Amino acid sequence: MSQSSQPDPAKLAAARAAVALVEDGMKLGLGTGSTASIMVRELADRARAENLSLRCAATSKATADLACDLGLKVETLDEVRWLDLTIDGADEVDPDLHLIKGGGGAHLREKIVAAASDRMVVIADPGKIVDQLGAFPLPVEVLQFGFETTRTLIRRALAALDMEGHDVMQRLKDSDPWVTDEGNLILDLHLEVIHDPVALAHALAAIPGVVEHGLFLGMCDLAIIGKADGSVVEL
Ligand code: ABF
Repeated sequence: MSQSSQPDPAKLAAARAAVALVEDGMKLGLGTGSTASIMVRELADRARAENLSLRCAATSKATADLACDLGLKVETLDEVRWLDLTIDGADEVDPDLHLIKGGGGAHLREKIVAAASDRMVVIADPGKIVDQLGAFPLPVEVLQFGFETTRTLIRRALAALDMEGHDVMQRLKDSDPWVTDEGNLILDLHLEVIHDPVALAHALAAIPGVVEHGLFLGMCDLAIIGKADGSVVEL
């Protein structure tokens, strides 16, 4: 592999540590993003080398395609029904293992898959660790119907939480609206810091046009943080 295609060593270390948790016969949730993609490759290599019998559900079409191409058995979440372990990335991880996810636009399916799992393990590089959530813009998946109304309602909810005045930006892809696997749109909330993620999560969830937000509270059981020297720290 050329130097440029070598995986990030910190992400690779985290991915390998998570793959080491996988046992023969497990039903797995496979996350989305660059770290999760490295994990899928490592998992496929291990499954082949050890002839593991695994059933997988993916959190995005991209992950499903990658896993299939690498020889993993990928089924729908309804076919697998319940998962032993989900391994996924994150955009921010705080000391309570609260997460911001959704930078890859897949947080709706990621949250459903994580909720259908006995255990959720996050894999990340050290740059994802924060004292307080919010520096990463909070993704919110929104229906196309009444999009601007929903944006207004989100702004009102932020104002009610003394969080007014921040940008609520529609996510674009190549200057077109970003459309999720479910056909919805995404608003990114540039909040800088989120002092009360629980209150914000409840407020966003109460808005009718909001499909799902990227705050994962109380869902992460273990965070594996890879380091450039190949070691990992578990939180
Ligand atoms: C995905 O992983 C997303 O929820 C999150 O945005 C992304 C992080 O991407 P990367 O691993 O490439 O930093 O689960």
